[in-house]
Amino acid sequence: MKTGVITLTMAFALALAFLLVAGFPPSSEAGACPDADSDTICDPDDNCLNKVNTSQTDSNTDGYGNVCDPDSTNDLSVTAADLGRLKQTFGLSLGAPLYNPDHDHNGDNSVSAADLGVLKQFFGLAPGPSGKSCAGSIPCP
Ligand SMILES: [Ca+2]
Ligand SMILES: [Ca+2]
Ligand SMILES: [Ca+2]
Ligand SMILES: [Ca+2]
Repeated sequence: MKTGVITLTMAFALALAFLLVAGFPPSSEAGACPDADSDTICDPDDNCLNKVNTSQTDSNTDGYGNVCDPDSTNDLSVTAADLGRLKQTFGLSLGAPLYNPDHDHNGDNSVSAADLGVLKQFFGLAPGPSGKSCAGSIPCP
């Protein structure tokens, strides 16, 4: 009887140890971290905190994802200068000699009215916000 209790206790301890070693519950499971835009990228890693961008594409590696970074001059303000740059590549698609992925904000490999719309939303504002602490410095890992 006493042996049985000890065996059960040991079995429980072993099972608990196994679960701990196996990392259960998983600490990286969705919902286990703050994720303001619910795009499965945890806030501290999300280069666009308020925009769904699971791909995290950041073509100019400044820590702001393309979906929230119409600031191609990298002065942390979206201005007429940025609009001018987008205009230069407007209508171009991936593969064109002057194509610049920095102006493709919606990730469809072309610079179109949709991308201009993103710039318009940010006009006069800063890019981001990004959850990355290195945002604004190039390269931001
Ligand atoms: Ca997120
Ligand atoms: Ca995001
Ligand atoms: Ca960027
Ligand atoms: Ca685009």
